[in-house]
Amino acid sequence: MTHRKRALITGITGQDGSYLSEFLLEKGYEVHGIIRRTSTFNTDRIDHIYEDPHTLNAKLFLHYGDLTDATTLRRVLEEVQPTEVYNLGAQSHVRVSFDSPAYTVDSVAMGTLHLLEAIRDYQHRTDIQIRFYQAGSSEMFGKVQEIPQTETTPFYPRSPYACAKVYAHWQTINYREAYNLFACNGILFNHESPRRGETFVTRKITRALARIVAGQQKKLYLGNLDTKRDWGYAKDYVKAMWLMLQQDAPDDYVVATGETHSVKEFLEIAFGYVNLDWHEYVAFDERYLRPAEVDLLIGDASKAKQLLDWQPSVSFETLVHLMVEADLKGLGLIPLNGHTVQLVTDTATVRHTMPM
Ligand code: NDP
Ligand code: GDR
Repeated sequence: MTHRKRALITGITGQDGSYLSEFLLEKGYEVHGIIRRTSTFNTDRIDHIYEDPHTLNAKLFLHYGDLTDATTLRRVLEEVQPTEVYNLGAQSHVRVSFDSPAYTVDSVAMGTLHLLEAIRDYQHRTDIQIRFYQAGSSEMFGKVQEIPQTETTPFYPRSPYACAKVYAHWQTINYREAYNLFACNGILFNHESPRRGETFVTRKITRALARIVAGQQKKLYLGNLDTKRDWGYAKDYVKAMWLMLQQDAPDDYVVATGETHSVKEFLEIAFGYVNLDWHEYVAFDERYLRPAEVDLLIGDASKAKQLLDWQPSVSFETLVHLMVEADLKGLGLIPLNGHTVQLVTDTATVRHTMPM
C-alpha cells in the first residue's frame, strides 16, 4: 500500500464505534467518524483516543453529520475518500423503535440507502472501490424459524428497528449485485461491554447493581426476564467487522457465541458476584415490555469461524463479571476475594446520576 488505509465510521460515538476506532488506529488506519451535533458532549467513549486535529500526525478526525442527512453524508464521503466505510450508526434501541418508528427507519434503513448511493456514485465516478460494512442484527431473525440461526435462516422481524435492519441488509446485497460494490452484512448477535449503552438490559443490570451496592439505589425495574439472547463481548465483534472487509470477495456473516442465556441467568451471575440475591432487588415494570418480543436467539457462527478465522474469546460468565467489575469500579468500589466489595473512595466523590 502506498497510502494509509482510511476508514469512515458512522456511529463512532457508540459502543462498537469506539472499540472499532481503537482497533483500526492500532492497525495504522486513519479513522474518520461522523458525529451528531448535540447540546452536551456525546464523545465520552472516544475522548481517550481523540487528538486535536492540529496535532502533527493526528489519526482520528470527526465530522458533523447525520444518517438522515444524505447531502452531508455524501460531502463527508467525498472529502474523506475512505478505503473502508463502517455503517454502525443507528437508533439502535428495539423498545424505543416502537415509540419512534419513523425516525428509526429514517436512520437505520434510509441512512444505509443514503450511504450506499453515495458510495455507488463515488465508485462510478472515480473507479475506486470502497469497502462497505453494514451493521446487521440478529433481531432480523425475530420470531425464529430455525435454531440455531445461520446466514440462510429466514428473517421474521418483530420491531420497527428489525424491519429497518432487514431493509438495510437486502439493500446492501442489492448494491453488491447491481453495482459491484464490495458490501458486506454482518449479522451480529447481542454484544456487550462496560461501554454498552445504559438502557440495554445487561448494562442496566450491572450499573444498577453497582448503585445498589453503593447504597444509591434500592430497586431495579425490568421487563421480560425469560427472553434468551446470545451475548458476546463487543471487542471480539468489531474484529469480525474488520475481517469481513479484508476478504477477497464480499459476503454476509453471522457473528455469535453459539450459547444462549436468559435475562434471569444474567441477573443470577451478576448479583451472585457480590453475594446478593437478585429476587430481593428486581421488580417488574410493564413499560419495559415490547409490543412484540423476540423470545430466543442463538447464532451459529461456523461460517465466520471457517472463512474469517474468527472466534469469540470471552465466556458468558466472564462477560458478566467484567461488566459488573467495571461498574463497581466506576463508583469507586472494588471486588475483593470472596466477591465482597469495599469503598475505596470517599462517597462524596461518587458522581451522582439519575435513576433509570
Ligand atoms: P449504540 O447505540 O451504542 O451507538 C449508536 C451510534 O449511532 C451512536 O454513535 C449514535 O450517536 C449513532 N447514531 C444514532 N442515530 C444516528 C443518526 N441519525 N445519524 C448518525 N448517527 C446516529 O450502538 P452499538 O454500538 O451497540 O451498535 C452499533 C451498530 O450495530 C448499530 O447499528 C446497531 O443497531 C448494530 N447492532 C448492535 C448490536 C449490539 O449488540 N450492540 C448487535 C447487532 C447490531 P450518539 O452517540 O450521538 O447517540
Ligand atoms: P435487544 O437488547 O433488544 O436484544 O437489542 P436489550 O438489551 O434492549 O434487550 C434484551 C432483552 O432483555 C429484555 N428486557 C429488557 N430490555 C431492556 N432494554 N430493558 C429492560 O428493562 C428489560 N427487561 C427485560 C428485552 O425485552 C429483551 O428481550 C440489542 C440492541 O443492541 C440492538 O441494536 C441489536 O441489534 C440487538 O441487541 C442484537
